Formats: sequence, structure tokens, C-alpha cells
Amino acid sequence: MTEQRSYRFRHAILRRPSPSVIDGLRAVDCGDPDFAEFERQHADYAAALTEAGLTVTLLDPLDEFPDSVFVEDPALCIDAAAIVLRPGAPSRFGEAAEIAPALADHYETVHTLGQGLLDGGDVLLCDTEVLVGMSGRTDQAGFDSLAALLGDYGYLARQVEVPPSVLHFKSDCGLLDSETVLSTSRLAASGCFEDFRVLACPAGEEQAANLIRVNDVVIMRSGFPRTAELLSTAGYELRLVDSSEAARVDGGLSCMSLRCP
Ligand code: CIR
Repeated sequence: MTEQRSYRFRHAILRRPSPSVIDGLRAVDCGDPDFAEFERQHADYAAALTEAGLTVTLLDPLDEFPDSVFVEDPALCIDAAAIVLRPGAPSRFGEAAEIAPALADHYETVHTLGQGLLDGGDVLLCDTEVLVGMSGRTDQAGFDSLAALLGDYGYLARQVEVPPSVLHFKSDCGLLDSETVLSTSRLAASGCFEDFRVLACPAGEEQAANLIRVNDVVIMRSGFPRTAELLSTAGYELRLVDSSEAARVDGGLSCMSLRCP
């Protein structure tokens, strides 16, 4: 049964931010996150997932890994198994071993990516296809290793381009339903979504593109009124969350949770 498996979930794994998140990686420095506000926003994000019908596991913060709140990058959760990945930023590589026990609590089968580098932020899981962005964090060996693993679960992996200025593939897109994505124009220009219905993220609101569909709700970042209007008009039920502090260290919405069936 593959229908809707890309957005039907029952559980999510999150990690609380550590005060060290103020040292998180970022491409452009617009000032450190405010830690207290980060905690508030993270709690509201967890509440949004709960309202969408998920039970939420909150893992303890990890001081030694400033970016470890972004749990999506060191792991991938599919219906029948979880995969411990090999994050592409050297300071984040150790997060993989830290997330593994939480995966083992939820899955009988936990694989480990055998080789290469691959961040979960580059992986768009659709119902039967998996799009993998070849960003600065993901390499060919990582893709090959993931494609082989996912093939055993009925997924076909496809490599796609990521614009040079964009951190991860999903920084610029989000799945809205089995056939539809919201995408920035710069990402869609590569033709990677030819088989999808594409809603174009309004120019100037590119930071809204990294949304998540969770059961019947689309969780998106507040502060992007034209995108919210576009999605509401298209019939999607929205839950807005403020993630301004995560954005200061290049984090979006998808990266703060692992969503599991
Ligand atoms: C990093 O650069 O790795 C973190 N500061 C942000 C990671 C965001 N992850 C994601 O979009 N999947």
C-alpha cells in the first residue's frame, strides 16, 4: 500500500535545541538565534505536529552538536525501516550515532548508509519515488548507497540538481500531496518536477517553500502571506508556525522532525 505514504504519519522524533544552537552552521550570518525564543518556537512546532495527529518523542539536547535540533539530516524514516545517514558537514557527522538509538526504539529494522555523504534535507520522499538533491552535503556514493537500500522497499531514487546557493533540496520545496509540490522557481527551473503538479512559491517568499504535509494539514512558516493565500485557495488546510530563529542557522520546518508512519 503506497498511496499517501509520503504524508500519512503517526509519530515524530524531535530533539530539543541546545543553547549551543547559537553556534549553528550558517551560510550568511544575520545574527545568532535567540535561544529562549528558539525554545518557544520549537515547542509550538511540536504542538503543531501533535495537533496533526502525531505522538511526539522529544530527545534530549546535545551540547556538543549545535545543529542537532535539525534531526532530519542524520536519518531517514520510511514505513518499514529507518536509515542512519552520513551527514555531509564534518561538524554534524557524529549526529548519526546519536540518533540511532531513537530509531531503534521505533523500528525493528534500522539500516546504516554504507558509504558516501547524504543529508536527509536532500531527500524528498514521495509515495513511490525518492528525489535526492545533489547539494554540497550529498555526494554520488551517498546517493548510490541510499538508492540501493530504498530499492528493497519499492522506492525508485532519482538524482536532482540543487541550485548552488541553496543548502538542501528541500530548502526550496515541499510535498503538498502525492502529486503536488510547492517549489521555488529557481529549483523547478531544473525540470526536476516534470511529473508533478507544481505550485510556484511567490518570488520573495522562498523561505516558505520548506513546508511539511502531515496527515490532513500543511505546516508552513508564518510571515509569508502570499504563499499562505496560494495554498489556502488551492484547498490546503494550513497551520502556521514561526521558525525565525531556526532560519538564522539555515533551518527550515522539515528539518526539525523525523516523521514516521
Ligand atoms: C546546517 O547547516 O546543517 C544547519 N545549520 C541547518 C540544517 C537545516 N537542515 C535542513 O534543512 N534539512
